[in-house]
Amino acid sequence: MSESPVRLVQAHANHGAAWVNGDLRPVHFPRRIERPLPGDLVHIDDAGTLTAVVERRNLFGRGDGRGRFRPIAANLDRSVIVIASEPAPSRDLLHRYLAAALIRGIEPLIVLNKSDLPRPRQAPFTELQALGELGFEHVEARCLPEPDVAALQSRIGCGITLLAGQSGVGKSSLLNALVPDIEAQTGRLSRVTGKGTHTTTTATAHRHGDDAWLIDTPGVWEYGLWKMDPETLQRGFPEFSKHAAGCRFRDCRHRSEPGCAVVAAVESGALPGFRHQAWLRLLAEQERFGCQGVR
Ligand SMILES: Nc1nc2c(ncn2[C@@H]2O[C@H](COP(=O)(O)OP(=O)(O)OP(=O)(O)O)[C@@H](O)[C@H]2O)c(=O)[nH]1
Ligand SMILES: [Mg+2]
Ligand SMILES: [Zn+2]
Repeated sequence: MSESPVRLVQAHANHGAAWVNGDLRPVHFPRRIERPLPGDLVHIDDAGTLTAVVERRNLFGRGDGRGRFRPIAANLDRSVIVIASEPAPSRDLLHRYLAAALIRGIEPLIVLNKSDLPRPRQAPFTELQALGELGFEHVEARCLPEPDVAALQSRIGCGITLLAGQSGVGKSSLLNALVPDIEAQTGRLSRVTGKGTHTTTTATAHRHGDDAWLIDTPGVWEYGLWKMDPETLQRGFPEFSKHAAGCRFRDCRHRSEPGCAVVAAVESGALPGFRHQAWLRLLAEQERFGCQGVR
């Protein structure tokens, strides 16, 4: 076993790449060890075979269409949720990404990319201020006509940052603007793994200065949550909790139960209605997973 663990940057079915003493090395995954993920700390032997995965701090992923959890990356400090006016996000995309990060113990940061384009007068763009008041911060960025990523750069100087968001919002463009030696890194990685460099097809961790990592992910059209119980889902709506303590029923789902303090807070204007609407839709979606049964 190698003396100190090394950071895994990319994982395919039975092989990947790790950052070893300032260079990228191929890693073989034997079948007896559960496949590691980008962001994992791993031990490898002299032949480059994985021997152990260090226990993870957290694990980020997405639900497949049937509500099963599909892991994407491990040991994240923050999830940068990239949205843009083009392609415009679907109704609950931002709420799902925020919930997923919070549920998994990862700090979310919303990035409004393509700030060179006019900001649409529709949700979620019109909700960003109210989200900020709830503690969900956002920063603006752009990659064209010339990059302006200073606000984002100042937030990601240490730890492991995941770039999440719909296909085409500009995650890889942001990565290119943020990491000065990105071309050298992707070129070396492609030689190590034998995979092409031009489209984002797999989650990949890139070294960002001395002390930080940026994980680019392949975009999705729709980001889905996985099957979970309502208590877990409510961790994705932390602004509800101080009100929920006052609900008449301890297992109140904040729908139409009598004595619901969350609904009362929405009616009095203490909680924004759009968050409650999103909660109701995500709760209904969970019940559909339940009916189908996750096979
Ligand atoms: N106008 C404008 N276009 C941008 C900006 N950033 C990126 N783009 C364009 O958006 C398109 C998609 O950019 P990518 O960086 O490939 O998007 P991505 O999120 O990595 O996409 P996937 O890898 O498919 O998930 C490209 O044509 C970029 O040139 C921006 O700030 N403004
Ligand atoms: Mg990309
Ligand atoms: Zn309630």
